[in-house]
Amino acid sequence: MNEILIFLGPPGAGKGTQAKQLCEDRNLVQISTGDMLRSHRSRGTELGKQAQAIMDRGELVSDDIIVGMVRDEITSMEAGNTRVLFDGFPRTTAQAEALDQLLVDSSLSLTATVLLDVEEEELVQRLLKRAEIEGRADDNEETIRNRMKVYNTQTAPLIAFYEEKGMLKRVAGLGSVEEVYGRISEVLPK
Ligand code: B4P
Repeated sequence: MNEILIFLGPPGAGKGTQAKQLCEDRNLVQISTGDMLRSHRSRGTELGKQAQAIMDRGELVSDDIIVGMVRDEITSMEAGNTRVLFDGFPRTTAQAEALDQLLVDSSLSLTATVLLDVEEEELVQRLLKRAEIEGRADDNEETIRNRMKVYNTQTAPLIAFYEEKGMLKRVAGLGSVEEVYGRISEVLPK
């Protein structure tokens, strides 16, 4: 059976962390546009080279590139058994509208959008901690602050976008990884 979920939330809210477990438990394919871009970057592809400077500034890669990557993934999936968790996509209204169209074209419908709610200072602390462990180029304080600004201006309008469709499930993202996971499971269909 088809299932299409979206994880929405600011940088560091726990999208990537929660996505891994949820995909395992619900047999979903994780589509993380951030991971896809980082993979292009480490393989040194043309797209990766284009994305590198944008990501390092904490800005968003162009909608055309992102939507093209997602479309390729979706259209290559088995019809009737499309089980996907979008992690970090859509991030702009244009991406959300393109996703709507893509779902219509593929005779699919959205199951739910989960918003992970965490206040900004906690997010900055989490990402600075990750910087010590993983050393990601965009996890320095200046870029993190810019990523928050970009989220507030370009991505946060999607909260109202999905709320108006009756698709939004809000989950408090503060607490242990297990506690947050429990809250996510509660708002999703069994
Ligand atoms: P992403 O890879 O999506 O990065 P992110 O927003 O930082 O989220 P991430 O998933 O990594 O963090 P998580 O909350 O899991 O994007 C990176 C860049 O790619 C963007 O800035 C942009 O340039 C580009 N990009 C990606 N998608 C795009 C799109 N659609 N359009 C345009 N550009 C796009 O984890 C953060 C940390 O918190 C981890 O260290 C984790 O261990 C910790 N953590 C998680 N849960 C916790 C909890 N409950 N308590 C304490 N710590 C926790």
